[in-house]
Amino acid sequence: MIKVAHFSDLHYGPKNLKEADRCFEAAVTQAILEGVDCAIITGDSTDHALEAHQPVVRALARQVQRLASNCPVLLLQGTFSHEPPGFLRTLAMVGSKYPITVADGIDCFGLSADGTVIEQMQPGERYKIVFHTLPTLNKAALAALSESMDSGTAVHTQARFLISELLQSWSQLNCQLRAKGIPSMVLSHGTVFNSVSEHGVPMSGTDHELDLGSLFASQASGVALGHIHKQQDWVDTGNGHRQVVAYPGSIGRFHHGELGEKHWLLWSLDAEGAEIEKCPTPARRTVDLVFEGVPDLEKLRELSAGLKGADVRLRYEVDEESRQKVDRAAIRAVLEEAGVKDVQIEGKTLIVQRQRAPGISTASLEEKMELWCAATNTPNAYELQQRLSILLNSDPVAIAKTVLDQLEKENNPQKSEPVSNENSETSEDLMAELF
Ligand SMILES: [Mn+2]
Repeated sequence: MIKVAHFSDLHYGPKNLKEADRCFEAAVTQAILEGVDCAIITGDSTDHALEAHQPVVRALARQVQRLASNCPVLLLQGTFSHEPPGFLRTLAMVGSKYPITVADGIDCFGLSADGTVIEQMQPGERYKIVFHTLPTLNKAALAALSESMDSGTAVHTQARFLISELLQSWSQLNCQLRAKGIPSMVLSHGTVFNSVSEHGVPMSGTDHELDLGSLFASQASGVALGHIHKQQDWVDTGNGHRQVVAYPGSIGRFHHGELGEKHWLLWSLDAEGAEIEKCPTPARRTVDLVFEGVPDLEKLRELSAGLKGADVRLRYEVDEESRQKVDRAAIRAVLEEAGVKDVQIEGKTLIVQRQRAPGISTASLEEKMELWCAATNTPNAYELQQRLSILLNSDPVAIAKTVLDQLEKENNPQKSEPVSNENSETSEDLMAELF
């Protein structure tokens, strides 16, 4: 039985240093204690290009060195924007008891029979386990594979086809190895069609290069993958042995809202197939608190009980008018009092949208009111218009007198006949009636 430690997506960078290093250090320690035969890192060891002298490079190198002081290590090239080509070669220069091997192209490697080195496969040599590597490839590497392809076919369809051909081409060797009791693995960095991202989103686009059918068709006992940050795995026994395809996911939690625990994988492989043990890493705990309106500090105090040690992201949405009522310092104080480790406050101001009636600037005052009544669904527009007309055409004293007289008549209806102004068209009519 061969034991392989599988780590992936370490994403070392100044911003992630604490999280990545705490998790990877713990994982390396566990792997050493498990007495693994070798270790693999399936891409994205860094988050972006780093200067060689940066402390974060040193931290990563130190952990890789600890690993390589206990067993041979294989580093697989990940996404170029995260792990610039050539970086792994510098990492492989770190002095250690066992060699650090870099796989940055399509290749075959084997763990030597004495277990001291992972080397490029040599014909006639006997190995404990064989690794087929399919790292992130640049377009030129894909083009070199694609001589037989028709130039009219879409690039992603070509890539998928080529990759499935390549995986298929390894099956014969893997079957032969298995017959001799030697397990094999495919190591790759890419997206399995329909896998799920760390935020729970299914990856079902057409540009995802790996499909489970082709991965199992490689006849490898195990397929160790990198790229997707959420741990997930698939098992198939249809080929007469237990085949496992698995992502360990990222070593730490690098973003808020990432679902599930973080892991490294302990693979156990023999000719009968593969098993994985999911080993959790001490990834940070992140919690999202969401408020509609100004965050209520009492409510926040209640919610923050039990969030000791967690990283909290507080999100709120407020109207423009209430924006000034949000006291960020007080929010921070409440969370810090609860022992929250890191506070991130994200506020969104909702802009009040005012409806503008078309043509309003060219209309007369009466027309404006009509438009306003229509826009605001105000009933009795006709009555309002009459009143507006009175306001525009009569002097204030006359209007006041009319209103007072009317009130008096309403209070003493027997003294005189009530005056109805229902049919009055203008203020003159109304006045004439009254005087
Ligand atoms: Mn990654």
